[in-house]
Amino acid sequence: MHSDVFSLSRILPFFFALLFAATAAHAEDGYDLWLRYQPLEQGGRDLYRPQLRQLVIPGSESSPTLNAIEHELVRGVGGLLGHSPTVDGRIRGDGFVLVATPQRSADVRAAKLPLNALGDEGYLIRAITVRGYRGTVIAANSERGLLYGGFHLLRLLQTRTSLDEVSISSRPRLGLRLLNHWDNLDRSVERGYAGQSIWDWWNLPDLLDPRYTDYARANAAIGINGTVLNNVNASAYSLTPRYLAKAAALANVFRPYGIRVYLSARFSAPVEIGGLKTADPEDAGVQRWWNTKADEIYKLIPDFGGFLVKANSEGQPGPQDYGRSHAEGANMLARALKPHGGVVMWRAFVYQQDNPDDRAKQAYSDFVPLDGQFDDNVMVQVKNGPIDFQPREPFHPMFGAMPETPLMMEFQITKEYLGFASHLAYLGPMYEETLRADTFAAGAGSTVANVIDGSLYGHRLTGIAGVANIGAARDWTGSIFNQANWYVFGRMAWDPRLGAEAIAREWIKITFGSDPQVLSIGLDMMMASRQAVVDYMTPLGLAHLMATGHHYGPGPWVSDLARPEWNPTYYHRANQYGIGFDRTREGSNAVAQYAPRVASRFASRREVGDDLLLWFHHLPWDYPMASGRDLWQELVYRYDRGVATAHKLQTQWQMLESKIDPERFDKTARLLAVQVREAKWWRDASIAYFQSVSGRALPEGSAKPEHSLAYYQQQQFPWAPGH
Ligand code: GCW
Repeated sequence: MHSDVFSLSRILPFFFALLFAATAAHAEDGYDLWLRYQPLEQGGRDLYRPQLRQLVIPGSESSPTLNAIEHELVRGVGGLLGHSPTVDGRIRGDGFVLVATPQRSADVRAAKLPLNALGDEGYLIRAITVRGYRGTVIAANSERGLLYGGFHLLRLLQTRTSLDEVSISSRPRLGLRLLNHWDNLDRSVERGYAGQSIWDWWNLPDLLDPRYTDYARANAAIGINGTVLNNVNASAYSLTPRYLAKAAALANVFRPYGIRVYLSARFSAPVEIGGLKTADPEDAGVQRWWNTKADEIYKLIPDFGGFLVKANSEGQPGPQDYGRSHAEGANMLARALKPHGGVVMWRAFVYQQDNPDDRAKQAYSDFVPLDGQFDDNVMVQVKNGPIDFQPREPFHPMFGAMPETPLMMEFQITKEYLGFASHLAYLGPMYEETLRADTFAAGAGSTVANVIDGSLYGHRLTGIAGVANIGAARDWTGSIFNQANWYVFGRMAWDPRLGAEAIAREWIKITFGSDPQVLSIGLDMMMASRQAVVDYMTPLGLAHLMATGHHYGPGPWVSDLARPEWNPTYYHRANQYGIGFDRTREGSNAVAQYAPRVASRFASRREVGDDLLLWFHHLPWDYPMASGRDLWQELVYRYDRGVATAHKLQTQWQMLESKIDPERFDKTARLLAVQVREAKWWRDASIAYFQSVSGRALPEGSAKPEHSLAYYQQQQFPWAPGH
């Protein structure tokens, strides 16, 4: 018999080797986001080990939040250093980390730390000596502050920052730091490109996917403190008892992580699920219905955050259906939530079918006259860009123009208009560009960041929202680099003055480790990526040239849609003489919605800058550009430049092959190939079209589009995701 050949002792090692290979293959599939906690290199471990011997978190047995912090630190430090700290009730020697509020720890009280200015979410991290022992303290006024401090400590390790003499104090500049999920109850996600919704509505509240906890951890790690669970194109069913119980189950999972649940409310819910004849905000029965609904919600979710509302926008119901204003509609809901401490986030994304005015002007025209009429628990949520989340838009003119009303920023993290999940486009530079834009509303330095953080006009309620790019995909966001957009949103929500580049550095180190080549090439790729997308999709201030409905790919020729402002031709206005949207006084005069300093810059062809040129100006094809090229040549040049950068991203990534684990390397490489192909498609189709309009020859050295214009126009994508 040869049985000894197959005896257990012989095959066991193979079995384990196989098992290891199988787990190793999935070890880095992106699921862990910025909570990877992979072992640091030896030097890093040696550095931190003596400093992280012991964890002291008084009260962690009884508090879910402290317990979560303890788990995270044990797991994080254990993973990064290869050995877990001991967990102790009191400090026993050098190398402790004490995590406590003054209420919980006499040592923190004795240290007389400057906690006053930290508010209820801030924290400090300091090197400290307690009874002769040296260690680190994370202190805060609240457990949520400790949570953020704990994650910050892990970030210090992940980015190899020294703890010697550490002295950090941090508090968020914005109060509400929210994700907006455009997730539907059937698990589809509007503008979602990373699979189905992570909310398994059907099986909630009975089944609690462990993903919900990981979602909360990932968000808490970057300071997100709220989430709107359902699409702004809302179903009234979200407010029925059955679905409220599901939302409550999620709220229970998120609560220890400082994350509150909010819901999008459908304005006509009293009719649709309440059996009323009207949803008129001035109707006493309607008001009563919402008051009762709010009571019901707060019974289930005592810390419910409030409602997000899309009203009288793109076919959604709203107060204007009853001749009432946005303020009257918002205030009715606000009064229902007020006794419970909830807020209303009322979206300003409106434009009317019957309004012939420039779409870029309509939100301002509707909302600015209402300044001063909103209740004090209403915030108006304004999109990034007066049109709609385009690859580049000027900042929205409402910022700075409504001193009496707290305005929230709404960024889109999911890349509806920037290549879906497949293209690499790091959005940090786009967010930074907007947040740092100076509105000049109250003199120089009135940046958008200062408007939304409340400092400019002294608002107490402040906030920012990001339309999530999260789905059930194993890597959450459809690509590794898309994770950086969720990450940078959270970090900038905490502090809108942080720079995109610094955050990218941090993210690369956490995501790929500390190799200097990975850092420098990765950084280069990320920082070039958004401009590349602008160049190959909508260069020189053009906007909304995407194909109809699904917005996948180019459609600059589209001109036959029911509403004028749905047509790309409405936005670029190209003809045989020139291109661009005249928003100066001679045109739509959208410039007049900005403060005079900004208005005169935008109105000047010379001062506005190439990046926004055609947003504000209609110019002849032979208009002389600063580069020495004429406008037509510059347009083609930008398209070519975008494609060239897409190619470069691909070659740069290839250089990192030996430094990145195979699964993440390979997926990224494949997506970069998609990007190259689609960048070229965008460029070729756009040039074929604009050439047909301008009648101009291609500049020397610029390749002829691969196919005829008709070919590009015939492309159809009935099953494009997210639509
Ligand atoms: O950008 C547009 C999207 C719609 C979206 C709308 C909005 C949720 O194409 O899908 O609807 O904006 O922000 O309300």
